[in-house]
This record gives sequence, C-alpha cells and structure tokens, in this order.
Amino acid sequence: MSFTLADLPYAHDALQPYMSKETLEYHHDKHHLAYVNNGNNLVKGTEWEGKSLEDVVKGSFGKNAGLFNNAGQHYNHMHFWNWMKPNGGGAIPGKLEAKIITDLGSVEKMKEDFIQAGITQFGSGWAWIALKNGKLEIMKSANGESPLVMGATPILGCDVWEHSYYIDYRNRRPDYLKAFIDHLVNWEYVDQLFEKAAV
Ligand code: MN3
Repeated sequence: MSFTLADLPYAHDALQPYMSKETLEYHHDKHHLAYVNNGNNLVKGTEWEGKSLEDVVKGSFGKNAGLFNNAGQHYNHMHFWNWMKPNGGGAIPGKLEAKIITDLGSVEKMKEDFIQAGITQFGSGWAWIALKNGKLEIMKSANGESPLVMGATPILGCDVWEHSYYIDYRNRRPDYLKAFIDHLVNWEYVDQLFEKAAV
C-alpha cells in the first residue's frame, strides 16, 4: 500500500487566526507531501513494502532511519490535521475527560503539562498525550518519532517543528502551544482514538 496525501479536512484558511492559510499551504501542501513522496520512494524494495503505515513506522524504527523519518512524519501529520478543527478546544467528551482527570490530575494540569512538554522538547519534535498500559501519559518525542515507538498509542499530538508555527508566532512556541490546546484541538477526534486504543 503506497502512502497518499489526503486533503485537509477543512479549508486552508479555516483555522485562522490561530494557524494561518500560509502555514497550512507550506506545512500540508509542501512538507507533508515531501514525507509522502520520500516515504513511497524509500519503502520500495524493503521488507516493509506493502505493509500498513503503522507497521512500517514500528518496523523501520532503529533499522532504516530514512524510511522511518518519512513514514513516521506521514503518520504524525495525517493525524495532526485531524487533531485540529475550526472553533476547536471546546468541551472534552465525558469519558475521556474523566480519564484525563484520573490519570493526568485535571484538565488544567493536562494542558499545562502538554504545553510544557512542547516547550521543553529541544529542537524539533512533538508533544503528546498517549495511552500506555491503560493509562494516559504526557510525552514528547524528537523529530518523526511518536508514542508508537515507545510502546504507547498516541491520541493527541502537536508538531513543534518551527515550520508549524514560525510564520504565525515567530519564536513564541509557548503561545503557539497555548493556542493549539485552547482553540484548535478537535477533542471528538482525540476521543475516537482514545476509544479505539482503550479496547
Ligand atoms: Mn511538521
């Protein structure tokens, strides 16, 4: 199965003022496309050709850096577009909210720790909420890595590479993370991944 770039689930200007049309034109149409094209080229002739994306990501980790980086970023970005929506960041579905309170302290604490993970990820990478051994955890990862290669299932992630925020926020990564968690997160999509991972 080859990798393909899906259209954004909303218009390029739909996340303004928190994420601009220009950012999405570069980030989705150029950066993500490059991961897809590179991934398709690099998977050819390897033992992972024809495998599912998750199997390629987990299998190539630590074994084939070029393929892993591109397949990993394809996986991360595919979800990233869906982790956001216009007028996002509202109420969290009840069962997920209860799990957040149990495992992560409170909704406010979860937001603080998620933002902190993104701020303290030195250089490029991601901040995450993931389910590991039945518990939610805040995580961070470098480059194209994700909770998938840490024995966990990601349910929310935020890209902290500069290409994700520099046009709109310049060097203010904390402001970008705060806008993401308060105004962009699509909690219904997070909840779908949580329900699937919790089975
Ligand atoms: Mn990116």
